[in-house]
Amino acid sequence: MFHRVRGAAVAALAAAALLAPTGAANAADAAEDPGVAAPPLRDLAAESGRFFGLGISGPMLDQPRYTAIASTEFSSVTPGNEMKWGSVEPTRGNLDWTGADRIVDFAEEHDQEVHGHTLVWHSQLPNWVANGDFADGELRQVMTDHVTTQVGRYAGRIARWDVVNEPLNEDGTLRDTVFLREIGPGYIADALRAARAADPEARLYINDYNTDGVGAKSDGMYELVRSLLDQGVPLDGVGFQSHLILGQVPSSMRANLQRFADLGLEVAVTELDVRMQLPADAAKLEQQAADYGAVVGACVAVTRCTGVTIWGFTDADSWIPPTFPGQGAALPWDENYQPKPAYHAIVEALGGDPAPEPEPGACVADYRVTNRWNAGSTVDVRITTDRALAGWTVTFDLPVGESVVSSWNTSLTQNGTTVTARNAAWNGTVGAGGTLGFGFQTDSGAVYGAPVPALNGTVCTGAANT
Ligand code: 9MR
Repeated sequence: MFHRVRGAAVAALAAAALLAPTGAANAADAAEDPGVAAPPLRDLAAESGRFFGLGISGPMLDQPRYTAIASTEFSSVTPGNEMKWGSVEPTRGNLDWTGADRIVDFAEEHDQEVHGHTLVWHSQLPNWVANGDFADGELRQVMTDHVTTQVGRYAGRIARWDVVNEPLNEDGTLRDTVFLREIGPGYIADALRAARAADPEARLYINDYNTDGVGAKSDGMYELVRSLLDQGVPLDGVGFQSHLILGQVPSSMRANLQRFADLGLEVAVTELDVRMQLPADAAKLEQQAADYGAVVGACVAVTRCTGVTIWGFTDADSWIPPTFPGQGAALPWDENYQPKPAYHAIVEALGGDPAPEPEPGACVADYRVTNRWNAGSTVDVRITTDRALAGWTVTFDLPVGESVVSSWNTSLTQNGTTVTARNAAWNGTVGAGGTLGFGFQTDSGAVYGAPVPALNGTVCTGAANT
């Protein structure tokens, strides 16, 4: 997966930038050298001062092939569940920060921002809040204490907070929640003020879905945030979740983001996915690529759009299939962690080259059968790379009937005849001119011509030896 960056497009985006880059320093150098592997999505987004984010899944942090991508492609992470009230205070007064801390630590280890999600939401509330029997005024105190405690705990470590999540009905009126009933419409301002006091540096957002295009619900959001600003309530941004259906990106999305930006607010796409009826096919995947390109393009076209977060990256880990039976394939990487057309569309929308040319000679592969017996063989693969790697994926084909039964120094999968070997947690970093290596055992002793592996999508030259 090496991509060349279009220097002119990148320069144009950089010229449009208002915001400071989020990190990832060397993208500009890479852009000037057409022979250098293109940066990951986080670096492409940083060219215009934006983040490219991941709705990250705590339980997946134990899986090296998940973390290999989660740590390298994204400059921001949003905890999918771990910061919700029901997760951090399941029973009153018993705080559990284990899941949230793990994600914040992961982000800091990989030079990523954290988008805090979420403080005040009607869903995934602990039972003691959702069904509590509160005295007059008590829930207001409980809510502001919750905001103060959580924002204060992570003060200085959270870039943006979804302070209030999904406050609206589809017609744009305020949703009937325990907070609206017990506190009144002022709960939103109360929560924002408490958050600002607890961490003056964090950017404070209101976040909702079905507000992506111009319509009754986004009109309601527009009126809500305008009135908050009029009252001097601390609000910095509006999040547009963008849980979208194939082929249904609102044509007014860019204009909609722009009208909020024109209020002086930041805007961000916070939970993007594009679901389809299964099974996926080539035409659907192309439509999905166009949809992802349109959403990322809408953000890139709006100067105050700070970035895009996708709600998971692999179709192996998405909220869609369990929630919408028969639907799925909503993310830019497939279930085998391979980039889909949507990934390339994101690259292009961020100013990268979606159709990289193969660059033979960037790696030299030694595929060596080290042992062979009547019902098995062991193989060592060593690849010397011209370029420094921050994570690697090696692919090659085995003959029909040759199945891998175990592997070492890699996270390896086989799909039909295609083998995909990714780095393990400890061996993803390889210096320029360095060698990576891994091995596996098969269940066949058949003799076959050595395949020539590809490294990160580039076919190596072979120094093969079977
Ligand atoms: O991705 C989250 C999923 O794991 C949970 O089961 C679900 C429960 O509501 O919440 C998902 O994330 C939601 C997010 O917090 C707010 N916007 C809608 C998201 C999808 O439901």
